[in-house]
Amino acid sequence: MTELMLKYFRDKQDAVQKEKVYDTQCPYCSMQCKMQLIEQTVISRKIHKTIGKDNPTSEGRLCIKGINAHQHALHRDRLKEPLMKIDGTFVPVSWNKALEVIKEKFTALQQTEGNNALSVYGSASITNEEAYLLGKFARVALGTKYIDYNGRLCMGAAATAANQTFGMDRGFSMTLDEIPKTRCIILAGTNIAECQPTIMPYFERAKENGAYIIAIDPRETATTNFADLHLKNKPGSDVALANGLLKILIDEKLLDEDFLAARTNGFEELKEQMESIDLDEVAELTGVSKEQIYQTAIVFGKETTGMIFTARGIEQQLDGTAAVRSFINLLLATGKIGKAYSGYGAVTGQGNGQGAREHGQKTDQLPGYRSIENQEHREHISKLWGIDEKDLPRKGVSAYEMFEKIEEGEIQAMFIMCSNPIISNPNANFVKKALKKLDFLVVADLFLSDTAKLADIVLPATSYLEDAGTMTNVEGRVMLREASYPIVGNAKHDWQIICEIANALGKEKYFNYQSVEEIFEELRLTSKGGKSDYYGITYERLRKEKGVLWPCPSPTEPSTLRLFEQSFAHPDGKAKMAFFSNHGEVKKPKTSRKYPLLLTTGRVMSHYLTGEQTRKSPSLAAHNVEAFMEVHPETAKQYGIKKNTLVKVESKFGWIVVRSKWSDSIRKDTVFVPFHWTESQNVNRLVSNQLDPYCKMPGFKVSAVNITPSKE
Ligand SMILES: Nc1nc2c(c(=O)[nH]1)N[C@H]1C(S)=C(S)[C@@H](COP(=O)(O)OP(=O)(O)OC[C@H]3O[C@@H](n4cnc5c(=O)[nH]c(N)nc54)[C@H](O)[C@@H]3O)O[C@H]1N2
Ligand SMILES: Nc1nc2c(c(=O)[nH]1)N[C@H]1C(S)=C(S)[C@@H](COP(=O)(O)OP(=O)(O)OC[C@H]3O[C@@H](n4cnc5c(=O)[nH]c(N)nc54)[C@H](O)[C@@H]3O)O[C@H]1N2
Ligand code: SF4
Ligand SMILES: [Mo]
Repeated sequence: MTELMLKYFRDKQDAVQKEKVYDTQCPYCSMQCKMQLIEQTVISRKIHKTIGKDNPTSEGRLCIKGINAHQHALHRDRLKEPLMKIDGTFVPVSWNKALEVIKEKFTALQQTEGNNALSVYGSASITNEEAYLLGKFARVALGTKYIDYNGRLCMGAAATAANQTFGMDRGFSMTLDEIPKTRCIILAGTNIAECQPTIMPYFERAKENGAYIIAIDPRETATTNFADLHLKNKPGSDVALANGLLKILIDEKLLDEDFLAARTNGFEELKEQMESIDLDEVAELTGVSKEQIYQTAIVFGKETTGMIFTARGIEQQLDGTAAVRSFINLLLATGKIGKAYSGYGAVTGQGNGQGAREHGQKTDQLPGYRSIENQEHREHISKLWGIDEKDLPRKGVSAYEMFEKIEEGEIQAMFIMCSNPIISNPNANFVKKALKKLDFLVVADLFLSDTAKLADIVLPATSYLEDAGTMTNVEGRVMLREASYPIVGNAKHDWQIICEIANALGKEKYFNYQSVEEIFEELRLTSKGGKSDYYGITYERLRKEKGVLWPCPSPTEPSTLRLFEQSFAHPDGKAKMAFFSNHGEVKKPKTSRKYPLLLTTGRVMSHYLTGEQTRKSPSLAAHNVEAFMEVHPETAKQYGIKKNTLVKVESKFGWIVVRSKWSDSIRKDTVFVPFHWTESQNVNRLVSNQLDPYCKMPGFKVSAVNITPSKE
C-alpha cells in the first residue's frame, strides 16, 4: 500500500471514529475500584478499553482483573433470553412464559408442601438494593424461612467474630488512609497482593515509613514476599499461634492494662486459661519456631500502634470464628484499636461482601443488621414492610445446610441469584446431587454456569456495566456504582427480576419500584436505628462525597471513619475477650496413613472465584488455563509426582485430577489447589461437609488428602 493510500485510510478511520465513555465499578473484589469503559467505534467495529477512575479507596488504580473485566461482560456467551428446559434441552422463551411457569411451580409447591419447600440462595456480588430486596422477597413474596447466600462461605467467620467481640461488624475499624502511619502490621491468612492488588500502595507506604510487617501463611505468596517476617504455619493452626503470641505478651508484660480494665470484659478468665498454653506445644502444632513467635509478639507488643488484618486463610476453618477472635485478643490486650493508626481489618472478599451481609440476605437477619429472632426487630421491620409480624418467617439454615435440606426432602425448589454453588460449596459431589434432586430450580446469571445448566429456568441478568446501585466496599464505604451501558438482549437487572417474580406471585403491593434509587430509599428507612445505619446516605451525597462510610444515622452527619474510639457496640460499651482452645471444638481433618498430606485451597491473581467470569476473558485465562496442585519438590519425589504432570488428589469425599506444579515455597506437609475450575478440576469435591459451629463456615482451608500420579 502506498503512503498516499495509507493516509486516505487513516483519515477515513479518524473521521468515522466515535467514542463513548461509561462510568462503573469493577465487578470483582471488595476494593470496588471505580473505572470507565471506553468504547470506540472504528469503521463499524467496536473496540473496548477499561481505565481506572480516581476515588478515595483505589485512587484510580486497577489490577489485571479490572482492566480486563469488560471481556466477560461483552462476551458472546452472555445470556440474552430466558431459557426453559424442555426434555433436557434449553429453549429460549419469553419473560411472560418464564414468569408464568415460575408462578405455577412455586404456587403448586406452596399449596402442597408449604412455603418452606421454597428457598433462595443469594450473593454478595449484587448491589445493596438487590441484597435487601432478595431478603424481602424470600420473607414477603415466598414466605419461606430458607434464604442464605454465598457470603456465608466468605465473610461468615469474620462477621460472627466481630459481632461477638465488638458488638458490630464493619470489616475495617479504621480507614485505609491510616495504614501508612501504623508501626506494625500482622497479615493473618490474607494474600492482599494477589486478591486486592490495588490496596498494596497503602501497605507499601507503611513499609517506607518503617512499619514492620508480619505475614502468616503456609505458602510463600506475593504478600509474604513483601513482608519483613513470614510465619509459614501448618494449615489450621492459627488459634494455637494467636494463643502463643498472647501468652508471650502476658509473660513479657506488654499489655495495655488501662485499656484492658476500662474497655474490655473477660481478660482475667482469658489470662487464667493462658496458663495452660505451652510455647513448645504451640511451636509443634504450628510448625513455626519459638524464636519467630517471640519476635512477632515482641515487635507487635512494643510498638505504640499496630493493625491486624485477617482473611479467608484463618477464617475458612472449622475454628474460623475462634481464630479471628484470638487474633483480635492481641489487639485488645495491647490497646491497639479505637485510636489513631491502629485497628482491625477483615479484608472483605466480594465486591459487596460488606453491604450484602447487612441487609437481610442472611437467614437469621433483617435489614440494618437486625435479628430475625428478636421480637422488637421483627415488629419494627414487619411494620415498615406492611405485613403482620406473625407472617414473617423465622430463621432457616446456612448456605451449605440448605443442600442438606434438599437431600432430606424439605426444600424442593430453589431460586439462585448470582452464585455458582456447585463449584463454590464444600463436598461438591453431594451439592450437585442435591441440586439435581430439586423439583424446580431457577437460576439468574450472566452465563449458563455449571449451576445454571441444572436449572429448569435460567433468567438472564445484567452485569456491572448495565446495572446501577450501591456497593459497600472493604472499608465500609458505601459507593454508588453508576452504570448505563445498553442492556444485552432481553436481560434484566437483578432487582427487576426479583420484582417481576414477586409480582407474578401477586405481591406487587410490596414490590412496586420504578427505579433502583426508590429501593435505596426504602433500605435507608429500614436500616434506620439498626447497627448498619444508612439513613443519612442518599444518592446525591454519594455522588458529591464519592462514598460515605457507615454508620451514618442522619443526612447532616459525616462518614464514620474510625470505630470504637469511645466505646464498643455491646450494651455495656466493652469488647468481649474469650479463650479458645488450640485444638478447636470440631474435629479437624487430620492426616492419616490413607490421607497423609494437608490440602489447602485459595486463589490466583488472574481468576475470580468459580471462574465463570474470568475463564471467559482471554487475557485473564491466558495466565492460568487450568487448575494445578502446588507441591514441594521433595514431597513430589516421595509420591512419584513428576513436574507438570497430571496428578490425582483424593480425600474421603472425592477425587480430582490436576497438573502438578513443583514449588519449594510451600510446606512439605501441604499441597495447594486453587478453586477456579470445574468438574474433575473442582477442588471442592475434596472438602468435607463439616462446619464451624458458630458461623457455619466450611473448612475450605484444611483437608486430608493422598496424591498419586494420574493414570489418565
Ligand atoms: N485474584 C482474586 N482476587 C480475589 C478473589 C479471587 O477469586 N481471585 N476473590 C475475592 C474474594 S470473594 C475473597 S473472599 C478474597 C479472598 O482473599 P484471601 O483470603 O486473601 O485469599 P485466599 O487465597 O483464599 O487465602 C489467603 C491465603 O491464606 C493462606 N492459607 C491457607 N490456609 C491457611 C491457614 O491455615 N492459615 C493461614 N494463616 N493462612 C492460610 C493461603 O495460602 C492464601 O495465600 O479475595 C477476593 N479477591
Ligand atoms: N475451596 C474453596 N472454596 C471456596 C473458597 C475457597 O477459598 N476455597 N472461597 C469461598 C468464597 S470466599 C466465596 S465468595 C465463594 C463464591 O462462590 P460463588 O458465589 O459461587 O462464585 P462466583 O464465581 O462469584 O459466582 C457468581 C455467579 O454469578 C454470575 N454473575 C456475575 N455477576 C452477576 C450479576 O450481576 N447478576 C447475576 N444474577 N449473576 C451474576 C457469574 O456468572 C457466576 O456464575 O466461594 C467459596 N468457595
Ligand atoms: S483490585 Fe479488585 S476491584 Fe480493583 S480492579 Fe482489581 S479486582 Fe477489580
Ligand atoms: Mo469471598
